[in-house]
Amino acid sequence: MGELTPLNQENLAEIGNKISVPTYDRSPDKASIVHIGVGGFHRAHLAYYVHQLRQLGEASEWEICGIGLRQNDKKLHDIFKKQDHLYTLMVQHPDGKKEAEVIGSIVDFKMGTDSPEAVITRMAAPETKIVSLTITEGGYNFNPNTGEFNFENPQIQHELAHPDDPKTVYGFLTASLKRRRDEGLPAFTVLSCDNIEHNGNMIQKMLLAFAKAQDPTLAQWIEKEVSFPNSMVDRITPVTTQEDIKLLAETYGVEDEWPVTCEPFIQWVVEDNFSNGRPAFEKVGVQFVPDVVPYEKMKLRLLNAGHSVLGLLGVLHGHTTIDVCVQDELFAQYLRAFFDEEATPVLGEIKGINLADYKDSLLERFGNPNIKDNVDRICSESSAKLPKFLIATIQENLAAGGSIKYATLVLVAWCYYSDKQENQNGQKLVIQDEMKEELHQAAKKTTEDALSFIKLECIFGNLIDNKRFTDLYTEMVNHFYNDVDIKKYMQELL
Ligand code: CS2
Repeated sequence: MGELTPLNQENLAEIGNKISVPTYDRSPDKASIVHIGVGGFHRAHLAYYVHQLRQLGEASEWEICGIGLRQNDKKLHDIFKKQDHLYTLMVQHPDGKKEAEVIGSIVDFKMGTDSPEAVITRMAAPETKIVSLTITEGGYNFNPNTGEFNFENPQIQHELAHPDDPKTVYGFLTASLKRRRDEGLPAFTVLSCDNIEHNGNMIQKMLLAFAKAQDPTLAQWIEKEVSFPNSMVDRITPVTTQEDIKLLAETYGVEDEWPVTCEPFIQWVVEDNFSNGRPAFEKVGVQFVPDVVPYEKMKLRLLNAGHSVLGLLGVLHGHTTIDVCVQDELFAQYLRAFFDEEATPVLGEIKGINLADYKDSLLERFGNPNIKDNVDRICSESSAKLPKFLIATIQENLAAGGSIKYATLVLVAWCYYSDKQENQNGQKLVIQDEMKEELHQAAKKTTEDALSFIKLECIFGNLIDNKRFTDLYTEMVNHFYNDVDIKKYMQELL
């Protein structure tokens, strides 16, 4: 490997000889979007859309100031500081073609943990027009069973007692919106970019519940002034690996400490409801629609659920990535059966979308051999994902008398995974879940009480009261615990 060029503003001209680089002016004063949760997904999605617009010479005031609210965002903060907030996006095509591009749309980054005041000031600044979020399903702080705001969270209690020392998105949103109201500034739009059904309505409901508890007059102002568009976001973005960093260095001679790799596919469907203006995203392929709900439901119940089906069954078998799962013919067939016989019948018709084509495209996307999407990422935070992605489909099929066996086996696999914390070959698994301990405690009683896992009401709701479900689950869990061979069981069900 020859001499590497470190990625930063000064080296852009040189790097531009090898890969596409931003050609626009980059200045923190232009950051009208404040984004909370700058993970790989945000950098492959919203930040990429803004970058494309800027490359077209459009939307000159729309750049992004990133915000980290968790201690482990510090690593990105420090790397961004060295790299002038630049990073490389590497699109990996199934045929091996690679497209690398330096993205410049993020121009600033602040850590809420270091200085809450600096973040509040930034969000309350007159130039801030949109506060967008990718805070993951768990970050919304609702009880999945009741759908209500979880006031028991100790961080929320701290924020209610100390409004000047916010910790979560709720504390920061109310503190900055309060300042805007008091200073007579227009509210910003709160734009959720997470995989949650009705994500805009959800953040609105949660924020209003929190604000009401803090200051009812502020809650009224927020209700009147802030808009919360629903949106469906999509781009598969695996966790960055050392190999990605190495590949970039070897192929282009660029030293980037945190590039992002993603698939070619990208989609964003948004409701056009922005109270304080928005960039002309339609010029770079964003779809504005009056009602995003059918798109969201389709994506969550097929793509995200499909990921969980492959991930939880695959991890037990010993598959490490999603592409390897779908290249295993049995997994591909199983996924197809789940899509066709369980997920599709409760979706209803989605105007303008050919579901058969959509499902084919998912199998293709999942099978991209150059997107090594680790099953650990997919299985992480299953307690926040499965209620919406998979359990909702089971509930609707129970009500409609439809098939539930493919999805139920995934719950059995999840129980075994949470119980043993190893795969069926006895290898230890890396489990990351806010509820890891509760899941483990419930799952480990399975041999005495087959339904112990399903009794976790905050995840499974009232499934425990449905005899058709509990009979099937009991039979399946007993069968699987007696003969731990996930592929054999999948084959039997098909
Ligand atoms: C994945 C998603 O988190 C998950 O389990 O299904 O991150 C998925 O890759 C994205 O939603 C794709 O848009």
